Amino acid sequence: MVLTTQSFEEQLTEKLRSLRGTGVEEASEKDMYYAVASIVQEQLSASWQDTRKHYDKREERQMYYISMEFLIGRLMENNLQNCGLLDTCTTTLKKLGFEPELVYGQEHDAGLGNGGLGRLAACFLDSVASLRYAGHGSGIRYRYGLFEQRIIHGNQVELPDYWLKEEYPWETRRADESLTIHFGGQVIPHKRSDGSLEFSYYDTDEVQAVPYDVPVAGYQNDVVNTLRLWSAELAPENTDILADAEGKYYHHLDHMHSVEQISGFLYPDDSSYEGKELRLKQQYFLVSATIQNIIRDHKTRCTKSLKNMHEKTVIQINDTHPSLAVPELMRLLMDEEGFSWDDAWNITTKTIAYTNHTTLSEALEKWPVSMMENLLPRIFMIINEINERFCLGIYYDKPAFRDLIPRVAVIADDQVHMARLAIVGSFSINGVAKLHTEILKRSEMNDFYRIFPEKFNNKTNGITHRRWLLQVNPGLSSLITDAIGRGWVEQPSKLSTLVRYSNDSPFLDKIADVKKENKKALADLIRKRTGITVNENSIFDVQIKRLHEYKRQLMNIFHVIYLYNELKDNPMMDMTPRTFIFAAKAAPGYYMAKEIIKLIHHVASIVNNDAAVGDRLKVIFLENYNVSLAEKIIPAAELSEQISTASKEASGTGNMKMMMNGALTIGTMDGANIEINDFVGRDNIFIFGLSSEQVHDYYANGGYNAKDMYHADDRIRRILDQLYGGEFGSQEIEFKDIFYNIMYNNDPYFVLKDFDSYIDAHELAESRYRNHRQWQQMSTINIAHSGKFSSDRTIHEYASEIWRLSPVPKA
Ligand code: 26V
Repeated sequence: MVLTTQSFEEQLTEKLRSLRGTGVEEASEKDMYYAVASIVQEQLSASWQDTRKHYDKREERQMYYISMEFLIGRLMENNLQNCGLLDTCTTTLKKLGFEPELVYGQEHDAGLGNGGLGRLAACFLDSVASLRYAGHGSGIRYRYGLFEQRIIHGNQVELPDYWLKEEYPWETRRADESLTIHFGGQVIPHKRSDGSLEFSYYDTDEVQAVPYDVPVAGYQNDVVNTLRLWSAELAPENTDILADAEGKYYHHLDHMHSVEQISGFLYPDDSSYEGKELRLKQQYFLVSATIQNIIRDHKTRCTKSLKNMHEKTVIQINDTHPSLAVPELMRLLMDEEGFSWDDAWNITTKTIAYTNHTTLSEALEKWPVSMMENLLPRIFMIINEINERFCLGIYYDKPAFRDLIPRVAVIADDQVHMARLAIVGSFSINGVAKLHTEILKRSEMNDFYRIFPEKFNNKTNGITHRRWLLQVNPGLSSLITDAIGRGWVEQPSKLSTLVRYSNDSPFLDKIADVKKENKKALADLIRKRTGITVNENSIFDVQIKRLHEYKRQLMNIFHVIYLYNELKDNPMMDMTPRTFIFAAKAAPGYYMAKEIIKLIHHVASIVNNDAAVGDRLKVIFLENYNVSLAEKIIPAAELSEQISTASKEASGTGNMKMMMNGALTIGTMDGANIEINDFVGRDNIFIFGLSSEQVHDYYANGGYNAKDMYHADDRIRRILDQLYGGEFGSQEIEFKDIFYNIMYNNDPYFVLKDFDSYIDAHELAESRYRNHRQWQQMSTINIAHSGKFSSDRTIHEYASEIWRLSPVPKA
């Protein structure tokens, strides 16, 4: 149903009255927010039901994306846009005297993810629905999302993110579809009459998984898929044993609390893996609920028998976090559905596909055998058998690979290796950018690649251009549409026709005007949040991402110190003013990352307050980086810092978002930067630094000495000395651990090694910026090629090469 502005206004008035007990005149922005959300949710509900029925009727093959993280951010504008109501709503709100941005801004970000991996899952859901694929997300409804970051005296402080404090209007609780998850207890085998084994469980702890459904609307196509988020509750049968004795009652409350903890909070450390039992509980909780749900769905949608499950279902697991899907599907098929091992294995390994998102060894998940055995005894038995059969299979059927067995065994050194489990149990393993996949094949997972070469493939990441261009940058979007028509919205590859405009002066001027407007808006936000006025004509140089040593925010701040030193030595130096914008959360326990945040603030306090520098150099750190903040920074970015140590950043997706908004990349040949470079060409990107081969070679064979760099390069020595005892240190604050890490730990991320070429790249960027026309040309070429990084392209590839899905025809 299409709503006119008039009927929209009528509905708003009615919603305000019925839901909030107020009229337009007295309504607050919050009232308005809930009234609008309710209209939108109603619009979506009808299509949601229709979509479900349509899939059921066609017995559609479905994809389930299991992920511990979905970093969806706010949904209001997205949902308005996708159901074609954004303009109507914005106009109506303005007419009624409301600032639309303030109304939409009432929504608390759903921060159910750490960073790249979680945001990717959210972009994927948008593309799946928009391209009419039958695919759904399954995740955890954490009561606390990623912590809120505050900076106090330059230090990061974490506050809990209680995002459900106020009602979340997009979710629907479906208690009727709850499922039971079992933990712990004993497993007892019994012999069936045919001699096969049956297993029963005793003394298990039972937890209810209660689903909350969030609609995932496709772009103006009436498709509404589902993101199902599971919440942990005490099973009802356990709640009515209201005990007589007081002690029992308290015990009961304690128990309830520990059960609810399972969906209590999102683990905020995406940099190093810790074998915490609660995290393992979360993983099994998610996986068991999802797989039980899939089986129930299959039985209602298709046949009662699960024999053809792999024809009707495909499961994509987002990193190894949900890799217990392999033994859980085996368990359900064998223990609940009566399949033999071989039949169950055949179905499982034709159903599950696995995406790898990192090669950093610190992040590889391994669980102690004893923990797994106690918490999930039956699952552990199955993993054991998977391991034995796999190793025996190699020994007898692939004798050439016998030597590999100790390195590929799923259980080794008293630990369960989750990546190995995921590889053995799935039919597809993909990396997230060309280089990343090559590294998996050639080194990290080479043993497995030799055994199963056919399983490995690449799917370069993407981002949804509907949120990251159409929604966040209306100015640029209408400029593009005026030039090339609206086709790019449905087919982002059409953006490439913009290349024609890279010599069109009036167009280039308009590109510059839009950027100027967006920079002005960001400058306002910076002033509001930090009190600092930045020069709106300066280069907006942006690095926004999780804080991690390999991402090298340290190298960026060293460059700032270098420029500051230059300015101090030569106050009349001719330089284009720069505003360095940082935003980053550090994992709460990541000491070095927190030191780097402190250093950025310390440098900012000196540089920003030096009258001799004026507005030629400003350092801004925006606290609490999240999806909503990214939406405000990205349209205003001019230089996009993608400066990871080559080979370490699997893909990066912020690089794509900024390119799509006309920023130029300064970056290493790492992750998807390589593919950005391939498309835009060397002249339209600033590449510097060691290659991944060189990095690999230094790690393998040595030959790099950070101290030599310190002694040989005056600029570097000066900066390092300033950290420790010099201008950027003081009585109270010194950065000696950063200094030591570089000097005595031999600069593990090659900050010093890449520094010289980084400065050169910046100088080249500055000289290009001085030629305004040339910069706008380069910017236009970047936008034109960004269509390749739409997640629509990525999802088409997953659908045709892994999921074997076709778009569902309209009803
Ligand atoms: C790891 C861990 C370790 C245990 C505790 C919680 C936790 C949470 C997340 C992670 C995953 C880190 C992997 C990750 O986020 N990789 C990023 O994936 C992006 C999407 O593919 C990619 O663009 C980034 O380059 C990659 O770093």
